[in-house]
Amino acid sequence: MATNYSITTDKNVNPKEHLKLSLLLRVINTKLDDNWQLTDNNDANVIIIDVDNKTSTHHYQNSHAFPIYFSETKTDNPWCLAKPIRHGDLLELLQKVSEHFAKNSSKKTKAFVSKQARLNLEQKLLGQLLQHIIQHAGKKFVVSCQNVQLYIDTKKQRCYCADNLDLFTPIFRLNTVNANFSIMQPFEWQKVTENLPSYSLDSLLWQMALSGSQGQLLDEYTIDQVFQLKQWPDFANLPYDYAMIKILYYLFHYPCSIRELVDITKIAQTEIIDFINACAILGLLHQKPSAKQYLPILLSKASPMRSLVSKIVSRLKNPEKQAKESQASKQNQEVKIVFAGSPCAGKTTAIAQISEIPPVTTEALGTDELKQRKQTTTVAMDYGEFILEDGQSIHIYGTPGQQRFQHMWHILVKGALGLIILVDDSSQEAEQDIHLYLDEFADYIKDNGAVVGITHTDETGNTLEKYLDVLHEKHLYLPMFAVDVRERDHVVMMVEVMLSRLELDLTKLAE
Ligand SMILES: Nc1nc2c(ncn2[C@@H]2O[C@H](COP(=O)(O)OP(=O)(O)OP(=O)(O)O)[C@@H](O)[C@H]2O)c(=O)[nH]1
Ligand SMILES: [Mg+2]
Repeated sequence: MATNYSITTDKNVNPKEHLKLSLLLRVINTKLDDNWQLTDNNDANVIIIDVDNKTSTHHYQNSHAFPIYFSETKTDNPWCLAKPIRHGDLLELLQKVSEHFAKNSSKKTKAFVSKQARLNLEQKLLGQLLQHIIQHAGKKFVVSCQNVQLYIDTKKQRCYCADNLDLFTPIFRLNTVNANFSIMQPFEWQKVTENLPSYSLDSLLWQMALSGSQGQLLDEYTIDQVFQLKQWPDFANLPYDYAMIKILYYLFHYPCSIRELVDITKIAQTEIIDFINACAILGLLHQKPSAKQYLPILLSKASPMRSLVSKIVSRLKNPEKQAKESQASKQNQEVKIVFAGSPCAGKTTAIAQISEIPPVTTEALGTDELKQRKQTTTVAMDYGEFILEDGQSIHIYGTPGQQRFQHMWHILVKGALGLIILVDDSSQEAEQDIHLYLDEFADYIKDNGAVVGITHTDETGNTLEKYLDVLHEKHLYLPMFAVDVRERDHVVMMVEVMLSRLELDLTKLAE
């Protein structure tokens, strides 16, 4: 008889317990209506998660399988398997799982639910939540699910939750397997929410789509539909990883379908679908893309660029690690990153964030106009440096903001690994500024691209709309983010996005 269920354990489940589980499974298999098989396969229908082991949550979130808790403390949760495992408990639980699937399956004859049907059930959550957010526009409401509460304020576009958002979706999913969540009227809103961590509604939807989509595309889309990226996600406030940056570069330069993206990026289809759902929900995609641009090619794994990029990213993310003594670049060529941009945009601040030596800056008293905003301005340039674990030093330069030092800009950017342009949104001239910098560095950008950071939006409250229009007008496909360079993570994020581009061959743009 064919196996209908495969069950796997989270990789952090103790090997002894895993072994015991497999033995018990063999024993009880004959007593179950269906065949259960213990696998190491990631495609398993059911996964056993050791909740006592804190490190197991990551695997849990990415799993597309039906989760079963495994814990020393017995809980009311119907999907909890108490330690130590007894074969009666396991038998009962697996029977319950089969019945649950059977109930939700259209194929009542066999106690097996296709992945698709199960995913529909789970994905409904995301759809339900979205619907409620739309229905309650301008209002506050509480989503309650057993003992988890999520407070949503659609007016402020914020939500409050005692748990970390990335933990919220799995908890929610697990509980809604049996019961739909309920919407409650806010009760003592102020008192409760002031003590809870707050998140933007965008980050809730982003997280929900990434971990709650379960590899199933939102209803209105198909896998052959062509998408193009309109705008990069707000990575200053949303979690991201390298695979996402890669998909985004493709999607930004080359309108393509999910099927094509899987082909060219070699990233799993389920992962791409989760990500497309998340981008779609945040309104970042054009569904009717402009004409095809060109297809970026991913450079080979062996490319020296790739190794340099990963070394730089790893260094920036682990600045406390001991590095070898500084030495000149092995390639006999200076490796440098340049920050350019308008006065006050935060170039000096950004460099200070990532430099491992006290930044060398040539500050002078500002002109009258500038003095109103801050005391000093950079003349000549800023210089900072960080050293990779193998001793290679990476130089960071900041161009002086004022236009009278324009001759320096071109000298500094020559041969740079990448360019980050910062624009101060609170300046009257912000729009002229972005034009000026994109035009001045046009030659460099044509061959090497750039990342644009719009700063001081915390003060202005503006969106990036007008800057996106400028990029669009100039047919420039540059990642752009609202950032606050006083936050080190925002600076690292921009450098990471800028560097990731080096792994793709984007130089065909001009043709
Ligand atoms: N509120 C806010 N302040 C910021 C932001 N980015 C930078 N700043 C502040 O703005 C001021 C100017 O930053 P600098 O780093 O000196 O700017 P700069 O680009 O080097 O300026 P010049 O050298 O004159 O061209 C500093 O006080 C920063 O702390 C931001 O996003 N929001
Ligand atoms: Mg400066």
